[in-house]
Amino acid sequence: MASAEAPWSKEEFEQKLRQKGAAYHIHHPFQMMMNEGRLNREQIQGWVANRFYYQINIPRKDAAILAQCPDREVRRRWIKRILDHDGREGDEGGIEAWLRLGEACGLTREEMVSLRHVLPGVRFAVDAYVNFARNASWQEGVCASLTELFAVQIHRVRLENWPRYYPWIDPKGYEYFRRRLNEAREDVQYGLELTLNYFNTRELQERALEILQFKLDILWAMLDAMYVVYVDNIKPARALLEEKI
Ligand code: AHQ
Repeated sequence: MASAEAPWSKEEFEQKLRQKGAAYHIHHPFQMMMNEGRLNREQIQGWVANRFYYQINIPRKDAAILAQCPDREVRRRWIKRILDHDGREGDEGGIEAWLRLGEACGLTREEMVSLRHVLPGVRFAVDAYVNFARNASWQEGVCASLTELFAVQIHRVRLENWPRYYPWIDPKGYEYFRRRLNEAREDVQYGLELTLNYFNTRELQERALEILQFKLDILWAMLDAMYVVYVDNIKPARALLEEKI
């Protein structure tokens, strides 16, 4: 039995979680191109249409966490994440806001909802996230959401850069990014509190870092799939069949 090393203090553990931000997808070449104004209309539309699949799966991921959580206090706070996306009385919700982002970028609601633009690699990465939440403990599902420790910045730089670099996008579409500035900040504070409290042995803390890396890999893999198709112009396999038909 390996000697169990002493757990990190909560401050040290939080610091190690935050250090993972160096691998956040804000540093991915596709995201770098986006924030430097180097994406064209088709590449922006491709990103919005593919990320729609991520957005519509967030409530199902959070419902999977709720389904495994026996703690009413946690559930009554976590359920906000579902309503933030699906909407509630008087609030259209983030999924509706994402559809408006798509319309502002020249996509139709029908083509986004059809999911026909969703690339296989994006689908696999998103499905891996939902299936992780279904199979892992609710605390591990909570931990995976901590990439949002780094998300406020990524929404902020979009709000700063898109109007300047992409004047062809109707600014009404930016509501989604604005919503997330507060929602992500609130949500991740609670997720961090739960994580720092539950992952309280060195072994659990190392596991938490692995889970966070897994989710960072999911976000990175989504952009890899988009870069290959929308920047390197390598067509997805099914496009070859469509060409033959
Ligand atoms: O719009 C995003 C969102 O609603 C969520 C929920 C959260 C989770 O539960 O994993 N993660 C997340 C993220 C959103 N936007 C991403 C982006 O780049 O716009 C960032 C992403 C995240 O950091 O996990």
